[in-house]
Amino acid sequence: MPSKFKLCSFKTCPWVHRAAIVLQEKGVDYDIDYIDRDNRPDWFLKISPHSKVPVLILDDETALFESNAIAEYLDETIEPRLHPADPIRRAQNRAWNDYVPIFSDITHLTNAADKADLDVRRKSADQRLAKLEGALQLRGNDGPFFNGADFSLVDASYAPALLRFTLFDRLYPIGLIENYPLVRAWRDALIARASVIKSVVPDFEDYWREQLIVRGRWVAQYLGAAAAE
Ligand SMILES: N[C@@H](CCC(=O)N[C@@H](CS)C(=O)NCC(=O)O)C(=O)O
Repeated sequence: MPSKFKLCSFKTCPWVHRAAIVLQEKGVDYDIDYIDRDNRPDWFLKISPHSKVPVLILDDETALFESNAIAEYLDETIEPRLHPADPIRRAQNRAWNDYVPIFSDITHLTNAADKADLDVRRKSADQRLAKLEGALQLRGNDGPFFNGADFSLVDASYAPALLRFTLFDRLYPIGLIENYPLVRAWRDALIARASVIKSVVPDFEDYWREQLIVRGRWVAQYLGAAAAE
Protein backbone atom coordinates (compact mmCIF):
# COMPACT_ATOMS: atom_id res chain seq x y z
CA MET A 1 0.00 0.00 0.00
CA PRO A 2 1.35 3.47 -0.83
CA SER A 3 2.42 5.60 2.12
CA LYS A 4 1.28 8.91 0.62
CA PHE A 5 -2.03 9.85 -0.99
CA LYS A 6 -2.79 13.22 -2.55
CA LEU A 7 -6.19 14.05 -4.00
CA CYS A 8 -6.30 16.82 -6.61
CA SER A 9 -9.61 18.58 -6.22
CA PHE A 10 -12.00 21.47 -6.77
CA LYS A 11 -13.82 22.33 -3.56
CA THR A 12 -17.35 21.69 -4.82
CA CYS A 13 -16.69 18.79 -7.20
CA PRO A 14 -19.06 15.88 -6.50
CA TRP A 15 -16.75 13.38 -8.24
CA VAL A 16 -13.90 14.39 -5.94
CA HIS A 17 -16.33 14.04 -3.06
CA ARG A 18 -16.97 10.42 -4.06
CA ALA A 19 -13.24 9.58 -4.00
CA ALA A 20 -12.75 11.45 -0.70
CA ILE A 21 -15.64 9.54 0.92
CA VAL A 22 -13.93 6.25 0.04
CA LEU A 23 -10.61 7.50 1.47
CA GLN A 24 -12.46 8.47 4.66
CA GLU A 25 -14.26 5.13 4.88
CA LYS A 26 -10.90 3.37 4.56
CA GLY A 27 -9.37 5.52 7.29
CA VAL A 28 -6.58 6.68 4.96
CA ASP A 29 -4.61 9.85 5.76
CA TYR A 30 -4.53 11.96 2.62
CA ASP A 31 -3.66 15.46 1.51
CA ILE A 32 -5.98 17.50 -0.64
CA ASP A 33 -4.63 19.86 -3.24
CA TYR A 34 -7.34 22.33 -4.24
CA ILE A 35 -6.37 23.54 -7.65
CA ASP A 36 -7.73 26.62 -9.40
CA ARG A 37 -10.46 25.49 -11.76
CA ASP A 38 -9.98 28.54 -13.98
CA ASN A 39 -6.20 28.28 -14.06
CA ARG A 40 -5.21 24.61 -13.86
CA PRO A 41 -1.47 24.20 -13.32
CA ASP A 42 0.70 22.51 -15.96
CA TRP A 43 1.73 19.68 -13.64
CA PHE A 44 -1.97 18.84 -13.21
CA LEU A 45 -2.74 19.02 -16.93
CA LYS A 46 0.09 16.53 -17.52
CA ILE A 47 -1.41 13.90 -15.21
CA SER A 48 -5.12 14.35 -15.94
CA PRO A 49 -5.83 13.19 -19.51
CA HIS A 50 -9.17 15.03 -19.67
CA SER A 51 -8.02 17.90 -17.40
CA LYS A 52 -10.62 16.91 -14.80
CA VAL A 53 -10.51 16.25 -11.09
CA PRO A 54 -10.27 14.02 -9.15
CA VAL A 55 -6.77 12.70 -9.64
CA LEU A 56 -5.28 10.62 -6.85
CA ILE A 57 -1.48 10.71 -6.66
CA LEU A 58 0.17 7.75 -4.95
CA ASP A 59 3.61 8.23 -3.35
CA ASP A 60 4.24 11.34 -5.48
CA GLU A 61 4.65 9.18 -8.56
CA THR A 62 1.54 7.36 -9.81
CA ALA A 63 -1.55 9.29 -10.84
CA LEU A 64 -4.99 7.68 -11.03
CA PHE A 65 -7.89 9.49 -12.66
CA GLU A 66 -11.68 8.90 -12.89
CA SER A 67 -13.46 8.74 -9.55
CA ASN A 68 -14.90 5.27 -10.09
CA ALA A 69 -11.50 3.79 -10.96
CA ILE A 70 -10.02 5.50 -7.90
CA ALA A 71 -12.78 4.09 -5.69
CA GLU A 72 -12.28 0.58 -7.09
CA TYR A 73 -8.52 0.79 -6.60
CA LEU A 74 -8.92 1.88 -2.98
CA ASP A 75 -11.44 -0.88 -2.38
CA GLU A 76 -9.19 -3.57 -3.81
CA THR A 77 -6.17 -2.53 -1.81
CA ILE A 78 -7.38 -1.24 1.56
CA GLU A 79 -9.70 -2.79 4.16
CA PRO A 80 -12.57 -2.73 4.94
CA ARG A 81 -13.98 -4.03 1.67
CA LEU A 82 -16.92 -1.88 0.63
CA HIS A 83 -18.03 -4.00 -2.31
CA PRO A 84 -20.32 -6.93 -1.47
CA ALA A 85 -18.79 -10.42 -1.52
CA ASP A 86 -21.48 -11.93 -3.75
CA PRO A 87 -20.40 -11.62 -7.45
CA ILE A 88 -23.89 -10.89 -8.78
CA ARG A 89 -24.56 -8.31 -6.13
CA ARG A 90 -21.11 -6.83 -6.83
CA ALA A 91 -21.88 -6.60 -10.55
CA GLN A 92 -25.17 -4.86 -9.73
CA ASN A 93 -23.31 -2.46 -7.45
CA ARG A 94 -20.75 -1.77 -10.18
CA ALA A 95 -23.52 -1.02 -12.64
CA TRP A 96 -24.99 1.61 -10.32
CA ASN A 97 -21.49 3.01 -9.78
CA ASP A 98 -20.96 3.38 -13.53
CA TYR A 99 -24.41 4.78 -14.12
CA VAL A 100 -24.94 7.63 -11.68
CA PRO A 101 -27.54 9.63 -13.60
CA ILE A 102 -28.44 12.08 -10.87
CA PHE A 103 -24.90 13.49 -10.89
CA SER A 104 -25.59 15.33 -14.12
CA ASP A 105 -29.12 16.22 -13.01
CA ILE A 106 -28.01 18.19 -9.99
CA THR A 107 -25.40 20.01 -12.06
CA HIS A 108 -28.08 20.79 -14.67
CA LEU A 109 -30.45 22.14 -12.03
CA THR A 110 -27.72 24.34 -10.59
CA ASN A 111 -26.87 25.67 -14.05
CA ALA A 112 -30.48 26.43 -15.10
CA ALA A 113 -30.70 29.66 -17.09
CA ASP A 114 -34.17 30.68 -15.87
CA LYS A 115 -37.40 29.33 -14.40
CA ALA A 116 -38.58 27.73 -17.68
CA ASP A 117 -35.21 26.04 -18.10
CA LEU A 118 -35.31 24.88 -14.49
CA ASP A 119 -38.74 23.31 -15.04
CA VAL A 120 -37.42 21.29 -17.99
CA ARG A 121 -34.41 20.18 -15.98
CA ARG A 122 -36.59 19.39 -12.98
CA LYS A 123 -38.67 17.03 -15.13
CA SER A 124 -35.60 15.15 -16.28
CA ALA A 125 -34.28 14.88 -12.69
CA ASP A 126 -37.71 13.64 -11.59
CA GLN A 127 -37.68 10.81 -14.14
CA ARG A 128 -34.26 9.66 -13.02
CA LEU A 129 -35.12 9.85 -9.32
CA ALA A 130 -38.15 7.66 -10.11
CA LYS A 131 -35.77 5.07 -11.60
CA LEU A 132 -33.58 5.28 -8.54
CA GLU A 133 -36.60 4.71 -6.31
CA GLY A 134 -37.32 1.61 -8.44
CA ALA A 135 -33.77 0.35 -7.91
CA LEU A 136 -34.12 0.80 -4.15
CA GLN A 137 -37.41 -1.13 -4.21
CA LEU A 138 -35.57 -4.03 -5.86
CA ARG A 139 -32.46 -3.99 -3.69
CA GLY A 140 -33.84 -6.65 -1.32
CA ASN A 141 -33.14 -4.94 2.00
CA ASP A 142 -34.52 -2.19 4.23
CA GLY A 143 -31.47 0.03 4.17
CA PRO A 144 -30.33 2.33 5.54
CA PHE A 145 -27.69 1.97 2.80
CA PHE A 146 -27.87 0.56 -0.71
CA ASN A 147 -26.82 -2.92 0.40
CA GLY A 148 -28.48 -2.76 3.82
CA ALA A 149 -26.50 -2.21 7.00
CA ASP A 150 -23.07 -1.97 5.33
CA PHE A 151 -21.88 1.21 3.63
CA SER A 152 -20.72 0.47 0.05
CA LEU A 153 -19.15 2.11 -2.98
CA VAL A 154 -22.69 2.74 -4.29
CA ASP A 155 -23.34 4.84 -1.21
CA ALA A 156 -20.13 6.76 -1.85
CA SER A 157 -21.25 7.32 -5.45
CA TYR A 158 -24.69 8.73 -4.66
CA ALA A 159 -24.01 10.69 -1.46
CA PRO A 160 -22.38 13.67 -3.25
CA ALA A 161 -25.32 14.18 -5.61
CA LEU A 162 -27.98 13.59 -2.95
CA LEU A 163 -26.26 16.07 -0.63
CA ARG A 164 -26.22 18.70 -3.39
CA PHE A 165 -29.91 18.04 -4.19
CA THR A 166 -30.58 18.77 -0.54
CA LEU A 167 -28.58 22.02 -0.61
CA PHE A 168 -30.39 23.05 -3.78
CA ASP A 169 -33.75 22.25 -2.21
CA ARG A 170 -32.95 24.37 0.85
CA LEU A 171 -32.26 27.31 -1.41
CA TYR A 172 -35.00 26.74 -3.97
CA PRO A 173 -37.47 24.05 -2.93
CA ILE A 174 -38.10 21.84 -5.93
CA GLY A 175 -39.81 19.11 -3.91
CA LEU A 176 -38.40 16.14 -5.80
CA ILE A 177 -36.78 13.88 -3.26
CA GLU A 178 -39.81 14.19 -0.98
CA ASN A 179 -41.82 12.24 -3.57
CA TYR A 180 -39.55 9.23 -3.31
CA PRO A 181 -39.58 7.78 0.22
CA LEU A 182 -36.78 5.26 -0.32
CA VAL A 183 -34.50 7.82 -1.95
CA ARG A 184 -35.30 10.27 0.84
CA ALA A 185 -34.48 7.75 3.60
CA TRP A 186 -31.27 6.81 1.79
CA ARG A 187 -30.37 10.48 1.40
CA ASP A 188 -30.98 11.08 5.10
CA ALA A 189 -28.65 8.21 6.07
CA LEU A 190 -25.97 9.31 3.63
CA ILE A 191 -25.81 12.98 4.55
CA ALA A 192 -25.55 12.07 8.23
CA ARG A 193 -22.58 9.76 7.62
CA ALA A 194 -19.27 11.02 9.07
CA SER A 195 -17.29 10.17 5.92
CA VAL A 196 -19.70 12.22 3.79
CA ILE A 197 -19.50 15.24 6.09
CA LYS A 198 -15.73 15.13 6.65
CA SER A 199 -14.84 14.75 2.98
CA VAL A 200 -15.85 18.29 1.99
CA VAL A 201 -14.51 21.62 3.22
CA PRO A 202 -15.90 22.89 6.54
CA ASP A 203 -18.97 25.12 6.00
CA PHE A 204 -19.52 23.40 2.68
CA GLU A 205 -23.04 24.73 2.26
CA ASP A 206 -21.80 28.34 2.57
CA TYR A 207 -19.04 27.64 0.06
CA TRP A 208 -21.46 25.92 -2.33
CA ARG A 209 -23.78 28.93 -2.14
CA GLU A 210 -20.92 31.37 -2.66
CA GLN A 211 -19.95 29.53 -5.83
CA LEU A 212 -23.45 30.07 -7.25
CA ILE A 213 -22.77 33.80 -7.05
CA VAL A 214 -19.21 33.52 -8.36
CA ARG A 215 -20.44 31.46 -11.32
CA GLY A 216 -23.38 33.79 -11.95
CA ARG A 217 -26.02 31.06 -11.64
CA TRP A 218 -29.66 32.07 -12.08
CA VAL A 219 -30.69 30.38 -8.83
CA ALA A 220 -28.25 32.58 -6.87
CA GLN A 221 -30.90 35.33 -6.86
CA TYR A 222 -32.74 33.32 -4.19
CA LEU A 223 -29.80 33.40 -1.80
CA GLY A 224 -30.98 36.61 -0.15
CA ALA A 225 -34.47 35.20 0.31
CA ALA A 226 -33.13 31.96 1.75
CA ALA A 227 -30.80 33.88 4.07
CA ALA A 228 -33.71 36.03 5.28
CA GLU A 229 -35.85 32.99 6.26
N1 LIG B 1 -16.05 11.03 -14.95
C1 LIG B 1 -15.21 11.90 -14.17
C2 LIG B 1 -15.90 13.24 -14.02
C3 LIG B 1 -15.02 14.25 -13.32
C4 LIG B 1 -15.53 15.68 -13.55
O1 LIG B 1 -16.41 15.92 -14.38
N2 LIG B 1 -14.91 16.61 -12.82
C5 LIG B 1 -15.23 18.01 -13.06
C6 LIG B 1 -15.32 18.80 -11.76
S1 LIG B 1 -16.72 18.34 -10.81
C7 LIG B 1 -14.10 18.64 -13.81
O2 LIG B 1 -12.96 18.45 -13.49
N3 LIG B 1 -14.46 19.45 -14.79
C8 LIG B 1 -13.51 20.22 -15.49
C9 LIG B 1 -13.81 20.32 -16.92
O3 LIG B 1 -14.78 19.72 -17.38
O4 LIG B 1 -13.06 20.99 -17.60
C10 LIG B 1 -14.91 11.24 -12.82
O5 LIG B 1 -15.75 10.44 -12.37
O6 LIG B 1 -13.85 11.47 -12.22
